[in-house]
Amino acid sequence: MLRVDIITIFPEYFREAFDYGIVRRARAAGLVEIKAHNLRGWTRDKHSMVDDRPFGGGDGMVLKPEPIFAAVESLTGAQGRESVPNGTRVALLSPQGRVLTQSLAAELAQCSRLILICGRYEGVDERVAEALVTDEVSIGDYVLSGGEPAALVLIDTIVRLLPGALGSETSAANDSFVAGLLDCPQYTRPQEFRGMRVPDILLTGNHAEIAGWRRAAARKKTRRNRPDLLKK
Ligand code: 6GU
Repeated sequence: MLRVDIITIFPEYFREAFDYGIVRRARAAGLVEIKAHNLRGWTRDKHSMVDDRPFGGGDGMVLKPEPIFAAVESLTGAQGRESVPNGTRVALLSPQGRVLTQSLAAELAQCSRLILICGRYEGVDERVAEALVTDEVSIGDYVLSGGEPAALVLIDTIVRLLPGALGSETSAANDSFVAGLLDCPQYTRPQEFRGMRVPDILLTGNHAEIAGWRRAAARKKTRRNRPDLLKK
């Protein structure tokens, strides 16, 4: 069982987020438990301040360290990176992180406890990244207003990798990126739609030829949409 705790200033953002599809099934099957916590609950001042102005000047507000350290301590017992229990990862979601890949998702899917800290785009006090977290993760080279959508993306990629999360007939082994290529194109009925025909070979029942066509089609699609994947 994987337990995921999200630390956020917008816990309501996640209200229905995990009630659909594979994530819903995985929760129902007891493979994962996900809870969103309000960072404000760990403030101690009378105005429940989670952010403050940046030292040195500049636009926007920066998330303060005290409530974030208090949140992680109350959830894990750890006062810093060194005391985080075995099997637990504490990840800060920020555009300054390591870019999420399928292999990082597979690594995170091995742990038993995941704490996700949602940053705001203006920033999070750097002492969180320096001393508290085990991982700093970005979901790509573009800017989000906050880490909340990134937390959804990360949880989805991880949950579908948990043993038993996908139906017995499906497997994550053939997904895009696992073999370093995009997935091959798929077709379903009708055989002809608005003059566009399904490739004849897929209708032959010749499994060896179909497998060969799929490999070639995956390479062609990868060359067109993601040539960077072929250059490694
Ligand atoms: Cl994790 N947070 C924000 N604010 N922007 C991002 C991101 C995360 N990943 C990509 N862009």
